[in-house]
Amino acid sequence: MRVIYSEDHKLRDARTELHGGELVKPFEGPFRAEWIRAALKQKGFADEVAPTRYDLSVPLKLHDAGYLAFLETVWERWLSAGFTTEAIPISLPVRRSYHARPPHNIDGLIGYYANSVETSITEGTYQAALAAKDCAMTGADYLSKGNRFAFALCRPPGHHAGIDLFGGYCFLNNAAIAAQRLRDNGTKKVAILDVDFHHGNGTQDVTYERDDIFFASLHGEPDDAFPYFWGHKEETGKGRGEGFNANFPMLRNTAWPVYSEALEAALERISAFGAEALVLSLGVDTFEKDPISFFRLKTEDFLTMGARIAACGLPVLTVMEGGYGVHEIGDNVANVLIGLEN
Ligand code: Q9C
Ligand code: ZN
Repeated sequence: MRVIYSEDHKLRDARTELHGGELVKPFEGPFRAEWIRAALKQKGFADEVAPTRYDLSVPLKLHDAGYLAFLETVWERWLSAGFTTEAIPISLPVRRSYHARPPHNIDGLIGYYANSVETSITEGTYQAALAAKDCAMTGADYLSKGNRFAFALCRPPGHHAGIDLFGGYCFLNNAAIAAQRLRDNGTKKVAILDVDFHHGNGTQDVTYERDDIFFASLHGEPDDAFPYFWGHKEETGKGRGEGFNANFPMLRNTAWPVYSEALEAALERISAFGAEALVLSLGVDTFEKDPISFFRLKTEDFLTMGARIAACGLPVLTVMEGGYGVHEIGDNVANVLIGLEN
C-alpha cells in the first residue's frame, strides 16, 4: 500500500498542552509519526512518497475563509501583540454569547476559533497542517486513479477541526478534505468512517448538512469522553444531510466483542448509503494502553478491524488521526493496513 508522508509534520512541535490543570509536554508530538513510520518500514511498507502541494480551493469548500486566514496569520499576530509563549485561547464564545463575532484582538480571536483549549498554536503549526492536508489529498488522488488503498500519514491530525474551529490537536480536517477531493474527482458518494477513540466532531461539523458524504463515528460516549459536547446517537444530520450522520458511542472499557458489533453496524450503514469510496479516519487511541483514552482494544484486534473494513469491498484511503504515548501505536496502525490488504 502506498504511504504518503511529509517531513513537514515536524514543524508542529508544541512544548505545552493544558492537561489536568497543568501545562505538560503534548501527547500529540512528532515522535508519533516517526514511530508509525518506523513500524511500517519494518513491516515492509516500502512505497512511501511525499505529497503533492495543493492550494486552498478544496479546504475552502469545508472550512470558513476567515478561519483559514486566522490559521495562516495567528502566530505572527500573537508575537506582534507582545506575547512570547505558545498561543493558547482564554475566552471562548459559549452559551448566551449572543453577539459573538470575530474580535480584532488576536487574544480574543484565538478563542473565537477554538473548540477546546489544550491545543497550543506554535510557529510552524500552519505549515505542518498544510502538509497534512496535502498528504490526505494526494491519497485521494491516488485512489481516483484506480488504486484500492492508500495511507496518508497525516500529522497534525484533523477530525476535531470544524468549519471554523480548531482544537483536540487538529487544525484542518484532513479526512473531510480528502473526501471532498474524491467528490471533486467524480466519486458521487463518499463515506467517512471514524474509528479514533474520540468523536470526530470536526468531521461531523463539516459534513452535517450534506447527503453526498456519509459520516459514521465510533467513540467513547460523550458523557465520559472528550470532546464531551458532540457524539450522541441523536446527532443524525441536518437539512438534506438528515440521516447521513451516524454516531456509535461506547462505554468505558469497551473491548473488541462489543466494539466489533458497532463496527459492523457502521459498515452496514455505509453499504446502505451506497458509498463508492471510504475514507478511514484511523485513530489507534482505542488501544488498551493509550494514555488518554478508555477502550480496551489489543494489537491483534487492529488486524481484524482492517480485514472487516476491507470486506466492504470499497477503495479505502486511511488517514491518520490519534493514538498516543506507547510504541505499539506503530504496530497497531500497521495491523490495520495489513488487515485491509489481506
Ligand atoms: N489531556 C485526537 O485524538 N484532550 N485528539 C483529552 C487529555 C484532548 C484527541 C484529554 C484529546 C484530543 C486526534
Ligand atoms: Zn483521538
